[in-house]
Amino acid sequence: MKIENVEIRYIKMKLVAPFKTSYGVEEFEEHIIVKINSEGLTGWGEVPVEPVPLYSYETVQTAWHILSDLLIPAILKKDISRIEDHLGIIKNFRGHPMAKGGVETALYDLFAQREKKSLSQFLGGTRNKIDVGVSIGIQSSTSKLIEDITGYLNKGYKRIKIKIEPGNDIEYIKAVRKEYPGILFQVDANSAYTMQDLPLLKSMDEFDLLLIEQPLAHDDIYQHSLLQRELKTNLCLDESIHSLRDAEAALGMQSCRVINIKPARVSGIHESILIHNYCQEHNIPVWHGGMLESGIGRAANVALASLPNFTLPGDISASSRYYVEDIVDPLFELNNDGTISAPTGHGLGVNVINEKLERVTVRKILLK
Ligand code: OSB
Ligand code: MG
Repeated sequence: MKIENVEIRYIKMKLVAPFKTSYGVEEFEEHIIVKINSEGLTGWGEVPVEPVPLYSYETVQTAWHILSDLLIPAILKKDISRIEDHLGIIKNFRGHPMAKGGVETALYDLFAQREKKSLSQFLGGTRNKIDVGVSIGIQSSTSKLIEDITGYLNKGYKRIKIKIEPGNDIEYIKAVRKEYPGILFQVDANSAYTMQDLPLLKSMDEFDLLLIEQPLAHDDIYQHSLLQRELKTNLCLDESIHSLRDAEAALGMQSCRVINIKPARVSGIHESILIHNYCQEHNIPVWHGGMLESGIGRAANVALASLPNFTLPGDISASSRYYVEDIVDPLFELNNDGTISAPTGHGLGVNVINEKLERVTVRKILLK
C-alpha cells in the first residue's frame, strides 16, 4: 500500500483520577497519535509515551523527533504491503519501541481494513471478548483502596492489580486479602525494590498473589532469576522485556513464570506476537498490559489480547475508568461478565471523533 501522507498529533488527555505508581503521579496522559493515509484508507496508531522518562527512556519529545525526522520519512511514498516491508525499512534503527509501535499499529490497521477484517481476525484472534482487570494506583489509605476495589468488583472486573512501593506494600496487600480473600489479585512494583528487600518480598508469599510484577530493576533479568527461586509467588516481567530475545533470556534463566505483553514496549504488534507464541510453546501464560491508552491504542490492545495464550485478565479497562472524555466511538465498556468485546468493524473497528481529537491536540504536523 502506497503511504501517501502521515499526520502526527501530540495529545493531552485528563485522567478521571490521578494515577500514582512507585515512580510518580500523573493527572494527564500525553501521547502521540499517528494517522497514515494510504489508497483511500486511514490507519491509526498511538504512542503511549510519557513526558518524562520514568517508565521508559522514551518521552513525548524523543518520540516526536524519531517519528517526524526518521520513522515517517522512511515510509513516505513507499509501497508497504506486508508488515515485513516495514520491519525491513526500520531494521537498523535501534531502540525507540514506542515510536515504532505507533507507526506499526497504524499499518496493521490499514492491512486489516484492506482485507476487510477486524484487527482481531487479521491477527488470528480466537475469542471475541477479553477477560479484563483493573490496575489501581497507590492510594492515600487502605480504606480508600478497599473502597475503590469494591467499586471495580461491583462493576464486574475479574482481577485487581495494585501498585506498590516500599512503605506502601504489605499493609495494603493484607487489607485487600482480609476484605476479599478469594479474588484474583496481583501487585506491580515498577522496579521499586532490590534484593535487599528479599525478606519483605518473601513475606508476600502468604497472600496468594497471582503474581508480583517487575519488583527489581527495569533493565534486569538476572537478579529476577535469583529472586524467583526464593519465592513461591510467580514473578512477572514488564519493563525488562523489549523483544523476543529478552523473553528467551527471561525464560532461559527462569526469571519469571508469567510475562506482561505491551506492544508499545516491544516495538509493536509483530514482536508481541513472537513473544506470545514463544511463551505459548513454553507453557508460560501471558497477559496484556496497558499504558493508559486512549481508545485508539485500546482498540489495538483488545485485538491483540484476543490471541489464545493471553490467558490471564489484562490491564484493559473500560474507557470511563481512564478518561473524562475519550476520542473514539463507540467507547470501550465492560460487559456484565467482566469482559471487553473486541471491535468487529474493519481494522481497529472504532471511529476517531475528529472534534474530540482536535480538543485534546496540543500540536500536529502533516508529513508528505
Ligand atoms: O507498569 O503496567 C504498568 C500504566 C502506565 C505505565 C506503566 C504501567 C501502567 C499500568 C496501567 O499499570 C495499566 C492500564 O493501562 O490500565
Ligand atoms: Mg507494570
